[in-house]
Amino acid sequence: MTGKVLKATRKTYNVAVDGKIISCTIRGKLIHENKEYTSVKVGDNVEVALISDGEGVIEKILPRKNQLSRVIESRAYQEHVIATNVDRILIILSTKNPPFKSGLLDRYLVISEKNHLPAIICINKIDLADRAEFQSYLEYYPSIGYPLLFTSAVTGEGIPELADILKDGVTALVGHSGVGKSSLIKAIEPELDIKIASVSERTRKGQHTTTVVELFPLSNGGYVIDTPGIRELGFWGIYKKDLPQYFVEFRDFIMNCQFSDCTHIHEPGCAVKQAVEEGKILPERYRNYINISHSLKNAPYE
Ligand SMILES: Nc1nc2c(ncn2[C@@H]2O[C@H](COP(=O)(O)OP(=O)(O)O)[C@@H](O)[C@H]2O)c(=O)[nH]1
Ligand SMILES: [Mg+2]
Ligand SMILES: [Zn+2]
Repeated sequence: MTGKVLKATRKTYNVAVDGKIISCTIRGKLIHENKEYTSVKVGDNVEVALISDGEGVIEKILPRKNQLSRVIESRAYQEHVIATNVDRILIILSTKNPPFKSGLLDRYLVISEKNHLPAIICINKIDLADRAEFQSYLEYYPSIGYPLLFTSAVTGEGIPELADILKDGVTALVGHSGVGKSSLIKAIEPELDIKIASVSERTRKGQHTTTVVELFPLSNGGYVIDTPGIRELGFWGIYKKDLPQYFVEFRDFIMNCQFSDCTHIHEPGCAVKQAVEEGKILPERYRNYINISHSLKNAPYE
């Protein structure tokens, strides 16, 4: 039988098989091949042999479509896979409490592009703000390919639209603590016993290896991942010179820069800077590009 791994604890895994949750261990051979217990990840599609009602053994990991990773700096920049087979990222920010920050939005978009994941922008707590103000600033994002949604877990605004987005495949929720991730899921799925990341989010900050990742099945058929670990995805494998390609709208201008190795920061004849001046690229986004660029390292082979 095949199933989907919802949760991984030290040596056991919760696997959804035909709508039932089976507690599984993994076949010794699999551990041996991968040299670690943690080779099976949340989101993996696996082959399971049932050993009793509600218990089984994972025999095989089916090929992964993709994986979301972060870097563990304390372990010499080793890659750590957080979840696999993710279909999209839902970037959640709030208008207030915590305040909206465009820099954060653009950082999350860079991470989405790096991971080849479609991103959807969700601005929550719209009940606390002047919608028109956010709308006029943010309408730029749909024009470069990112769907935009305004929600309120309090008034219910945008909740049906959000539910519709989440109904297919696996959606990873990203966004700082307090923006309303759990509240939004609860608004969609009142029945779900949601302690989504709430315990780990505050108390386990900093304890990178113990971060709990869990995939929650929704009754409409989709799955959501809400984990503090996603926030720490950081810029795994992203180097300074790669950054322009992750600002999708820059791609149209880059080939017209005077220098082929233009960083689009200080060079003369830069088509990106010109596009900013002509109002084709949002100035704030360009500023965020510069800030992010300064925070990145050069590639190790340069
Ligand atoms: N006014 C308002 N408050 C919200 C909204 N969504 C969540 N909150 C509140 O924001 C706080 C943090 O929400 P929570 O769902 O725990 O955020 P999480 O840390 O991202 O999971 C809670 O006090 C919620 O009641 C909203 O749309 N509007
Ligand atoms: Mg939460
Ligand atoms: Zn340039």
